[in-house]
Amino acid sequence: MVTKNNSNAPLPALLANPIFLLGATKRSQWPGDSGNEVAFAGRSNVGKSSAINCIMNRRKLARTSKTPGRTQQINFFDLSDSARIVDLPGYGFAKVPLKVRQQWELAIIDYLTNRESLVGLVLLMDSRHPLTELDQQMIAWCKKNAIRTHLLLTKSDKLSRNKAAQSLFKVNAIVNETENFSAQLFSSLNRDGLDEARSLLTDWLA
Ligand SMILES: Nc1nc2c(ncn2[C@@H]2O[C@H](COP(=O)(O)OP(=O)(O)O)[C@@H](O)[C@H]2O)c(=O)[nH]1
Ligand SMILES: [Mg+2]
Repeated sequence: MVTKNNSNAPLPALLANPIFLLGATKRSQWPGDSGNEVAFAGRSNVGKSSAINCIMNRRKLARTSKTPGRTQQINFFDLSDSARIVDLPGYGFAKVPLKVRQQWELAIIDYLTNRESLVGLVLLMDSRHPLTELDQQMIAWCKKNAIRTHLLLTKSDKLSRNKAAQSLFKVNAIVNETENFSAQLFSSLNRDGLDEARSLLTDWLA
């Protein structure tokens, strides 16, 4: 366990009033494409809902689950008139039929390709085993499509400080050779990296 005194800065005003807007299963349901949007993506069970809740200081804004693969919609949250965050479906959950998985993956790609208001993607990976094959595919795809991407290495509380640093070092090898990429460690359990994640979001959404 990483034991740290994570005395966090106050919650930035922009992140203080998230309102669930809608869950979309098709593109026609997406809200108007103006202002700034930051999307969250990652393998199912990586800790995405927990991270969103922690960053916004809410208990149940995004649904957390011990049963992965349940969030099938693209969920939009309003932060202000002109700023939103978006919870994309978790990818790569083996128990979901391949056809359904491919549909979700197409929906994610469709969103990332066509969303004008998208200012950046937060891509979550488990700090204990980052860069799985699917993660690498996503990273390569973001790189190719010049999507500004922040790699959030989740559940850092499950690693020793040393192991966590090693994990970040490994990921930074990719970050350093890619324009518009960054990375950090994060734990929604002990709030490690919370201030860093919040300032990134307020920067991007400003
Ligand atoms: N130890 C630890 N567990 C976490 C953390 N974040 C999420 N979890 C657990 O991982 C599981 C999946 O979390 P969830 O946020 O629902 O993942 P999602 O499928 O990516 O949205 C849940 O059992 C969470 O309690 C974390 O930072 N530390
Ligand atoms: Mg989730």
